[in-house]
Amino acid sequence: MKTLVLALLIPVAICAACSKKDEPVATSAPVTATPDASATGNPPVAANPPATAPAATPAPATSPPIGHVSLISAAGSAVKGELTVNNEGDAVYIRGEITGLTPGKEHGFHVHEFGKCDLPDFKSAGAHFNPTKAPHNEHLGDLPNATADENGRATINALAKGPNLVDKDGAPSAILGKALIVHALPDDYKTQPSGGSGERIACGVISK
Ligand SMILES: [Cu+2]
Repeated sequence: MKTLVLALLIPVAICAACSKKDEPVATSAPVTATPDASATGNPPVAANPPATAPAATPAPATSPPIGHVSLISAAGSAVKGELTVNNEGDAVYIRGEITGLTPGKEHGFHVHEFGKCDLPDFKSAGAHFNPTKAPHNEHLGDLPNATADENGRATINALAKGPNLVDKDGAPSAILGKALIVHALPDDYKTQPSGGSGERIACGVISK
């Protein structure tokens, strides 16, 4: 009788074990960035800068970064970020993440002329990078506002007015050594000379 019970139990035990295998684990599906239809691989030429906000161009990186930026916080700010700078053809892309922003708000975001991020207020970074002496919104350092999500995080994928940030000899060094600045308020793309974007809340030098 014992043998019979055992003989019945063994297959039951095996079946119980096998039914547990490979339970599908709920994982979030990888987010696949769908390239914008306008992303043709040929970066837009900024010969005639638009009168509106510079467009964020979600193009994937096709080459290793030429520069990196670690944003540090101004006094009283918790804004930080890590970004890369890529030179692709004539274009310069700035990509990465900024955290600690005001949730749901836009923040002015520019390349400034001096790579000096001195606390407490980053005035040391000077004005917008503007070697052509253009009005604001056509500064070479003008970038789209950084838009924070509900957690105060912004994903940056910006096309700088790239052809002009690349040295005439083709070296991409024109943007190196400058500073990236995040402001407390949105850039209105109108107010001269800085877009009315208020205090500088984070700063980082674009370094190799
Ligand atoms: Cu600025």
